[in-house]
Amino acid sequence: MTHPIVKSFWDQPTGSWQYVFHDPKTMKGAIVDPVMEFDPLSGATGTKNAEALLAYIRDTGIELDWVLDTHPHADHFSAAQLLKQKTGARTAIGEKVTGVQELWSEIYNLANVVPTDGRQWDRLFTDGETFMVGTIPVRVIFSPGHTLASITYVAGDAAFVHDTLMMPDSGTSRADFPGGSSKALYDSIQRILALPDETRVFVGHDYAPNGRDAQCEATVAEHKAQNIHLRDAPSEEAYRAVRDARDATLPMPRLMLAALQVNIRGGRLPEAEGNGRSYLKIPLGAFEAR
Ligand SMILES: N[C@@H](CCC(=O)N[C@@H](CS)C(=O)NCC(=O)O)C(=O)O
Ligand SMILES: [Fe+2]
Repeated sequence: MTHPIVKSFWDQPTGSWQYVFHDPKTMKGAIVDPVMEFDPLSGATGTKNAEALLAYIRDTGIELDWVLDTHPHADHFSAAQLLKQKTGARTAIGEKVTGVQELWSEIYNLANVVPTDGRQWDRLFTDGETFMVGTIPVRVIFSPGHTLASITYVAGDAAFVHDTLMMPDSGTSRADFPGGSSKALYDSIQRILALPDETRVFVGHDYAPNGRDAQCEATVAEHKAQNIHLRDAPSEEAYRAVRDARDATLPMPRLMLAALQVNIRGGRLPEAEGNGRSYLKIPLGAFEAR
C-alpha cells in the first residue's frame, strides 16, 4: 500500500480541514478542499488559507497536479479557482456535481446564468475511477448523503472522506441539505468502513468540541470502535434516527446561502457587474429558520 505524505491545514472560523498530499518518490501532489475566506459582515474575501497551502507546497518542493474538491461546500467558499490560477494545476470534483448545480441554480434563479454541465472544473470523476498522483493511485468512491455529489478520494492508505465521518467523538456529518439523505449517507459510510482497518481517514471538518485541539485523522478501526454514531454497529434505521434527529436541531450553516452560488461556479465569484464589482444573491423564504 502506498503511503502519501499528508499535511493538514485547519480554517478556524469554519472548522474546515484542507489537505495537501504528495508522493515522496516523485514529489507530485494534490490539494483537497481548499478554503477561500469570506466575511459576511464586510463582504471581504480572503486568500490567507490559499497562501498557506502555496507556501507549504513551495517550501516542500511539491509539483502540484490537482486541486480537488470532495463536494460543493455549504459552509465556505472553495479556493479551487484561485489556486488553479496561481499554480496551473487542474481542478476536479465528482461528476454528480451537475445535479447540485441544477438544484441550487433553481433555488437562486440562476438557471440561465450558471451552466449546469460541470464545465467549471477541468475534470469530473466517475465512481470507482482511479488516477495517479506520481506513483500513488487515487481511487474515487462516490459517497453521497451529505450532498448528492460527494466523493471520497482514497490515495494509497489515506482516505479523504470530507463530510461523511467526523472525528470519532463527534460522529458523522449532517444529511439535511438540499439533495442530502441520511439513507445515502449511511450507505456511503459503510463503504468507507469497508476500507482496510489501518486506512488513515482524514475528515472534512472538526469543531474542536469540549475545548480539545482540532483533530483530523483517525483510522477505520478507530472509527468502528469509537465513533459515537457507529460504535455499536447500529442498524441503518438506528443510525438514521440519530442523524435525522440531530439534523432537525441544526441551523443552516452561517455561510450556506453565500457559499453555494460561488461553489456551483467551481469557486468563482459571480460575474462582475458594470461597475466591476461582484454581488451575491440571497433567496428569501427558500428555507425555514431553525
Ligand atoms: N456552525 C457551522 C455549522 C456548519 C455545519 O453545518 N457543518 C456541517 C458540515 S458542512 C455538518 O455536518 N455539521 C454536523 C454537526 O454540526 O453535527 C457553520 O455555521 O458553518
Ligand atoms: Fe460540507
